[in-house]
Amino acid sequence: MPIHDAFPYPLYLVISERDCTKKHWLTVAEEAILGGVDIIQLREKDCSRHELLQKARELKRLTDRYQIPLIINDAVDIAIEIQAWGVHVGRSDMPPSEIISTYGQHLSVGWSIELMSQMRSEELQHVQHLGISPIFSTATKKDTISTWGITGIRELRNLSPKPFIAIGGMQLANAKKAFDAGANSIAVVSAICASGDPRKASHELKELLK
Ligand code: TZP
Ligand code: MG
Repeated sequence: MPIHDAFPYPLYLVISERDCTKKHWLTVAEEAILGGVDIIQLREKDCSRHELLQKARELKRLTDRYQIPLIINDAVDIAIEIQAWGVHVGRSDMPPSEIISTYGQHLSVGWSIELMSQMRSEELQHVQHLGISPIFSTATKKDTISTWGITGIRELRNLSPKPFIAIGGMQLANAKKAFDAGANSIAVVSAICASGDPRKASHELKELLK
């Protein structure tokens, strides 16, 4: 899974134990992979470092088995320690330039775009993919600033050729619209994690993106 400018991962699962309300989170991850998820991000917000490291190791074993890239949210040191494929950070995390200067080019770096001003930031050049966040308001993440909507994806598309990951309220009813507006990847939490049948939920989304 080389780190390059393309992003051949149309269906992106963002997982946390808390959001997996019907099944064990590792079962959700495995069923989602079997259903067609292309890439997984571990996003645990209320975990000790020790717990996060353990979870990251468990998920890494699974993603390695299926040769799926694994991204760690926020914790750059843990991403390095477990040899994750990538890391995803936002405006309040370690800046992408610092990730590169501290750890070199070992990680694919994703950056959440919440403000238009970020598109003019020097940081953008150090980033491999952009999380367009959020597209719609969502109960999964309540501390968002504003929403981009489908039109926002189109506007941002004119400003950068980098891979876009659309996140926030993405589900069967709107994923294709986000894709057609210029997103390269659709990231979901609840559409898969809160499903009683993560494999089927993933399969249906993946079919839509073909
Ligand atoms: N970042 C922006 S919105 C969001 C994250 C992690 C949560 C998306 O959750 P859902 O359930 O897919 O709307
Ligand atoms: Mg963050």
